[in-house]
Amino acid sequence: MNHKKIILFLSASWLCGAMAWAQMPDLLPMPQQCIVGEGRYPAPASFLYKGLNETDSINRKFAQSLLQGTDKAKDYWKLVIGERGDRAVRKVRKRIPDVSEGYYLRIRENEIIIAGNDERGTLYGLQTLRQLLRSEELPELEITDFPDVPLRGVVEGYYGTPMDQETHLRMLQFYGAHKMNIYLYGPKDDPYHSSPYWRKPYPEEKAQEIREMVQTSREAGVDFVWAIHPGKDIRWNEADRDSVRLKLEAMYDLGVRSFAVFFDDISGEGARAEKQVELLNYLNREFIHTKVDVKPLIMCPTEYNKEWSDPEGGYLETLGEKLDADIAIMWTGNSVICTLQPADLQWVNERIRRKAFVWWNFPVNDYVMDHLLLGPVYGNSLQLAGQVSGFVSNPMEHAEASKIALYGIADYTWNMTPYDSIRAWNYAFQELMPKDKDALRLFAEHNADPGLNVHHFERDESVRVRPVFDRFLRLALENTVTSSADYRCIRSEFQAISDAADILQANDENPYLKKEISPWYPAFKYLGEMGCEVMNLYDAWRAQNQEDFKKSHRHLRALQYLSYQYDAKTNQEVNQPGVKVGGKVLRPFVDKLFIHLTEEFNYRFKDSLATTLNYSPYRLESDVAQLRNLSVSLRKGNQITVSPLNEVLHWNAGGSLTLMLQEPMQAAYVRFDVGVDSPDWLVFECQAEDGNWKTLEPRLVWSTIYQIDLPKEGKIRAIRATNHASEQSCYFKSFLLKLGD
Ligand code: LOG
Repeated sequence: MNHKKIILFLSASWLCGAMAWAQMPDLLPMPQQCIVGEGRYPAPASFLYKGLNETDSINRKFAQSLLQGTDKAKDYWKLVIGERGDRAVRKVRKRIPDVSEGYYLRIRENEIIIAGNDERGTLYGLQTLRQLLRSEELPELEITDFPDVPLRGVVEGYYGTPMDQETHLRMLQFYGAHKMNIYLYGPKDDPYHSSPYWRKPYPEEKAQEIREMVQTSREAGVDFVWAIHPGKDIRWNEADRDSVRLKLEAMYDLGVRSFAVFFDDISGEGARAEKQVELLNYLNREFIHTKVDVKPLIMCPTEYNKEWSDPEGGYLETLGEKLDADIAIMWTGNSVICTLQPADLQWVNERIRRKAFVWWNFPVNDYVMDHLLLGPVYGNSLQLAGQVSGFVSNPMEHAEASKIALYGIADYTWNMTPYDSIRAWNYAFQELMPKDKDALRLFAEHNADPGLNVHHFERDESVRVRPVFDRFLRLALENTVTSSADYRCIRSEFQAISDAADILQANDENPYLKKEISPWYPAFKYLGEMGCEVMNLYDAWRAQNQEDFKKSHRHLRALQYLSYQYDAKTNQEVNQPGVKVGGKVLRPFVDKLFIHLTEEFNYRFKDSLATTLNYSPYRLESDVAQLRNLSVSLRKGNQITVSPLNEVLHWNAGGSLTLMLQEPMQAAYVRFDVGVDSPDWLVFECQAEDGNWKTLEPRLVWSTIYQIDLPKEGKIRAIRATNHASEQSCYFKSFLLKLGD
């Protein structure tokens, strides 16, 4: 570059000022090094290619598609592509980073050179160019780029509806376009991935879908990993050993070239470390190593997080000692859902004697399906790159909405030290909904935290306005004067929420997003309206205007009722039914202010306006650690359901679970499924209106589902299930109380 160079970004340098940022092309992931010169050129309309015949067919096809649809102009640019060692890129060979998947990209007037360290590197260089070509102008620049984490991407490993085929293909392209290079296919609810049919080959229609996914992955530069989950009912004999190998062979025949074996969320025989190791080493030797074109095997252990690893049991140590060194071991962190720090990885890496492959359980929402997890990707250390062999995200079943997080994952895993969660988050809104990105951002800002959950996982929510809301509420509850600036901010936030709900509902830029998350928009609208009305209530209280106060109170009660009704009939076919929004800051703000003002009003004017909230009249109590934080919701208007657990449940001796009703009700039966035959250690009781407890007998309905019929006469206050034997390992698949008779 002849011109004076402006160094905009050198990996760990934060010295560049705001002015320099403005000139930095907006790329995601952020390149390791990008030097921008002063030249600015109108983007080319056609290319004269050089080096095409030396690179592979995927890169050739992609390079040729870059300017598709533009007119042929008189002025063309030269586009030179190739890999280290190719003649076409010889003159820049010293600049190619010597890192797998790295590339060098140079733009000068009329000439672009992309030189990959390998073919995937060239493809990534082309992806960067594709992003640059979206602006009218190309800057003079030089990019030297490579990934920090060797394997980056997504594990579709959640419980719930697997993504459909069209979504799979679209997402695979998305992963590749953002330099994510691995996708593990392991949806828990694909019966041919897990029990009952993991031994069987896919039916032809599904097999065809896998072939298509493999093909799309290859073109996108993504390793398609097919995972098997045999541990629920595997027998450690030759027959089942062969069943696993033959299934992998069948998948190989469909085109799959990367494989994983998952042993998560199982108990009993399948969970034995020695046996798992034996099987995996066998597969490694007799299958993986016998093929020249198959990538190293990946496994997910049963003790996949620190909390669940038995310090006495030696499970992880056995893997560390005995599992072939080239088999990757997955790890979710100190618990199932958490963020990771260097010391956490050091802990596990020492035990497994290799760098853990991180399975990050975010933004997955299969344990809180009434919530959307749309916050930024933050909390993991920016110093993990050297300690992990891979880092993949487990998304929500809402694929398009998960992209809000996946942009962050792509950015973080590619170039970790300068990773800026908010930059990646904003980039997502711009990409997903360019015209209404502000409305989408507002929605995401207030829909980030999972709420009460068994994993004790929390996310920041409503961050931008939280200090204002907290301060205002504190003062209002103390009956102290609030600041008018805070007051205005809160009013305008609620108004903006109500407006954004309309804008999002009417938006037609992103039909995928609409299909996935539009059920939450009316709930957001109610929240905005409730917020505006509670501020009216506040005004009326301050003015001591009884008539206005009662009017607002009436409207608020109506909104509470409507939003409760909406919640109770929307998104009902899931484990945690309903649609919750703004649960961390905004909804509690509205509720607390409403209750406080109404109580004050009743006291002052000797009135008796209702202070209760029209929702969640059910409560769960438990001294079983894993059950204590489960949410309870009303499904289909007459089923009180306790959220199921995905993992194995350890029900301690004497431990009980009590479901309490706010007021006595008539109820027909309880149905539960703890995933085991005849759980006779579990004793069921119901509490009658007079407070007396009565023991009831369960009867088998089907498979492992049991029913307890409740007395036809009278109402009940609560039901209770207690383990009267020693600690039990089981599941907690369903637990519901049917109301009515
Ligand atoms: C499962 C996973 C599930 C996730 C979040 C792993 C390794 N396994 O508790 O399928 O999506 O947690 O609920 C898991 O995380 N079990």
